[in-house]
Amino acid sequence: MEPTSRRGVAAVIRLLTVTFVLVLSLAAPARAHVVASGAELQVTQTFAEGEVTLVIAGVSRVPAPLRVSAQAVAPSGTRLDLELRSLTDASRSSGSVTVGQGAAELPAGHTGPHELRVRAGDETAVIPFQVVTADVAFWDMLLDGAFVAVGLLLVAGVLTGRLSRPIVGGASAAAAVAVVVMLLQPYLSPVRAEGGRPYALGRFSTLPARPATGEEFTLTLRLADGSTGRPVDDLAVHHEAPAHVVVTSSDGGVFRHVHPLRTAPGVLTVRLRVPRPGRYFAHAEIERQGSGGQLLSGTFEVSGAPEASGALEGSGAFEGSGALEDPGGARPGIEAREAAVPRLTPARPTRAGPVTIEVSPEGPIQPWLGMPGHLIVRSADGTHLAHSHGMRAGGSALRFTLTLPEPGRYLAWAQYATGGRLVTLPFTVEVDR
Ligand SMILES: [Cu+2]
Repeated sequence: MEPTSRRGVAAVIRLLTVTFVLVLSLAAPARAHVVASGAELQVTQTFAEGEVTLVIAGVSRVPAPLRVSAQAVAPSGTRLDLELRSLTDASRSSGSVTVGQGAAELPAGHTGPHELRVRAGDETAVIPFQVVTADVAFWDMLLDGAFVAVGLLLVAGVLTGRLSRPIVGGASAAAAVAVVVMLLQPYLSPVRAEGGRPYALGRFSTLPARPATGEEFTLTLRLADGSTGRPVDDLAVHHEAPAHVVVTSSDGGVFRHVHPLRTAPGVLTVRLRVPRPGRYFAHAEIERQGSGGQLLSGTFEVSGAPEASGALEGSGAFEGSGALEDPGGARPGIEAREAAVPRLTPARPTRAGPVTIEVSPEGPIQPWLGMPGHLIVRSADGTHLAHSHGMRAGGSALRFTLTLPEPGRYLAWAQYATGGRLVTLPFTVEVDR
């Protein structure tokens, strides 16, 4: 080979390598909040009437009816009014669905950004999402195929120790396809995350500012971008909800695991009622699209006299959530259990190693939030909150594994669904040095 042409080949290799690395680093698509062919979007929201998982089925082409159904661990028969809005041309369609029964079909005229407004009683959640069809999936496939081709051809070139004309030509062609598709991507696909997002700042507040025992209040979480200060409206749906909020009284006697409604960009709200006065902790687990998870926390005070309700109240053990504290049945289907002692291995965990916690459910487990079981662990002072997912372990047992970083006493709640009820099992874990 002539020295000049060798230099030319070297330049091509450098260019291709840079292109390949660049393309790979940019290719981190977030598929959250997307309704695409063969995929469905599941969004869990806690209304005052109860918890509902909205299931929006994917479409393979438009125009087509978008099927929306509503599921619940304890189907309440609540009627939800639905309105589908296109943010591209403001077209609207509406319908209604009953929790646990059938589906609504809302005509969708085109792809792109949409909002589903869900009304239960006087509460309205607004769920933003993208309608994506097979056309876009084709461009994604082409892009992925082009990356793979560039990579394989480069590897072939390195392995054979020479860059034959077909390899250089093939890699150049594949790289050209990748670059063209990438440049066109914003026009082809409405959703493509650009990578990490700044930290979200979260502020909890209550309305009224000082809630009273036994009275309904609204807990609001406002999310602002840590860099621009603008509302954060790019939450990814993880474990079937854009946000998981845990509210506990400081002594752990009251526990709520809820999924607030997105009422406006960066605003999440949930209505609660608690039976005991005192200091409460609110912890929220969120995940911005294309970023990692984040835990936000806040506190609020509840005034008034303790409500006399439920057998567990006076038992000395701290209790789970739900029906026992809300005799009116604001959360149908949620049950608290007597404080039971699940099996811990080792029996006295240390902060150095993981602890395995095994729970024996009362019956066959129903899926809830995409997992067989959830375990929430809070440090006694409320500064640390961990969330772990249960796996089925031999027979019907549920097994959780986690490591607690500091010695001390932790309050824990294992949750699972069975027989149309959500069971909350409270217990404590002592961690040795
Ligand atoms: Cu959750």
